[in-house]
Amino acid sequence: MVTRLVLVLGDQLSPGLSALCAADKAHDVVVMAEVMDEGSYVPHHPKKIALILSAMRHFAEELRADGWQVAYTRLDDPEATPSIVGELIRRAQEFGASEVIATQPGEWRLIKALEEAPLTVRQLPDDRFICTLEEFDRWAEGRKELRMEYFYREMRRKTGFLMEDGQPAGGKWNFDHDNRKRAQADLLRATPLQFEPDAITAEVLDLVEGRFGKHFGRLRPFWFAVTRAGAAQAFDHFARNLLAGFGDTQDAMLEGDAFLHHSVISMYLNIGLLNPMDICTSIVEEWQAGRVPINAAEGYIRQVIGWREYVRGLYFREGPDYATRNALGHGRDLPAMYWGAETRMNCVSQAVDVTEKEAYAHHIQRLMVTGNFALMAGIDPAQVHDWYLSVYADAFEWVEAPNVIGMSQFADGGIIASKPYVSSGNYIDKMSDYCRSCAYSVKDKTGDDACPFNLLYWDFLIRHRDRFGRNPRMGPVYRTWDKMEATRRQAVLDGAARVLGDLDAGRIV
Ligand code: DLZ
Ligand code: SF4
Repeated sequence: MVTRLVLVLGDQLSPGLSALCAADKAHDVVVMAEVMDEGSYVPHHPKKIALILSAMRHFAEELRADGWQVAYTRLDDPEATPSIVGELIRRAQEFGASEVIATQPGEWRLIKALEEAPLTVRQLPDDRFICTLEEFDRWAEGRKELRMEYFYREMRRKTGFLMEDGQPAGGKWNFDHDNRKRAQADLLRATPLQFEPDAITAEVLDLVEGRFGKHFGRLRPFWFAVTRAGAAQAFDHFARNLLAGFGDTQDAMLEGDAFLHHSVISMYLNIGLLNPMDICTSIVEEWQAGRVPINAAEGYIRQVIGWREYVRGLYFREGPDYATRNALGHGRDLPAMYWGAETRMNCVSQAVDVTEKEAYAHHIQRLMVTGNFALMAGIDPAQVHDWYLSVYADAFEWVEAPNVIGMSQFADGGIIASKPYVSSGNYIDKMSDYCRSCAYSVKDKTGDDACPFNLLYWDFLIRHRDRFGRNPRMGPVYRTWDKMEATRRQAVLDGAARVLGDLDAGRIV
């Protein structure tokens, strides 16, 4: 029997992967490869690279223990080539193989590379998701608007999660209304489960430090789980200790408390160490046992079976050009503060600091602080996209691009978001304690001390009035502007011009 190669990528670390299921343990060879190209096509955070490489090494051990032959390339192997395709070609020669079985990668770039490889590569659907791409297309076909909420209801019906006699448990599909509370400091609050690096991880950390040490982001202390068992423990710890408070404060931000009630398991889910059905089953059990309220359980499940599946469906439906879209024609360079340079804006500083330390920030920091600022300041969405893809341990293009290009930057022209997610400093002040220790004044709408979010908010809306002025959901804000005194309006626009001028000149904002 001719040997075939079975490709397993760094975010495909699941025993039930379609490529593994289609292969023959007795004859086929699993190919796993640590390659420079995947670590550097964007400057991934060193913690993210270490997570992936260490988890790959642990997964290769699991596969071997399970009887697979694994041809594993380490980054420092002298004969290693820099790319996935390069490694497939090398292994094909080594094992006399001409056919490769793969699971479709989560990024068009790699799908294309496999299609163009001088080998026969069979790309199987990635079935680690609840909704197949065909099912998503069927749902989307003929709809004028692709709103997550309706898709989510389909997924609730399909999975049966939080359903009672065909109706949503608790009488409502969505309990977000209860999920907008401020957070209180709590020294006794649990934090995500942290793990000591084992010998394999320690070796990977040295390697990553040597090869990618110049990338933005702190490598140590490294505390992520790198195995399925570790990830499951981290999830159970969340479900038992933090889930109950997840709903209430899911949109809150607190200085010095990066994680609040968030689970911080998306990186494990997205590299395949956790399975979405399993974690939702556990969440439902916590609710059924009366240990967590419905708003927490529903809010969490919506992220996993609703939002996560919805953005994936859209990424593949929209096609390879999605991440290059720029519907608002934004072209300003991403300011250096995103890479850790000084800023006087405390909210941005807090969000970037935690990103640098942990390769993590929670969704409101991403959407309403760094994303909101980039959108209002007119930053080139491609640069914003590259930044998010680089710095977050859970960021893979299928999930990151719809969130950034679509939801956050409105660069897809409104496929995902029905209106741009912009807000003045008021929202940040309401949901956080950041403004208290900021050099700017959130109460000031004009003048040198005025919060830049207050200035840029109006400037953005006015710059794009042609596009958004007729959107019924935005009518009230434009009417507020029109009612403002002319001198005040001018002072706001002058202030915004000063902020944008400072950004362009590389001055500290
Ligand atoms: C993100 C990443 C990194 C940093 N390194 C590797 C690697 O060395 N080998 C590998 O197989 N995969 C890696 N990955 C994940 C791939 O980039 C990922 O499969 C694509 O981003 C598609 O989701
Ligand atoms: Fe951010 Fe403005 Fe608040 Fe400062 S005042 S923390 S810039 S929202």
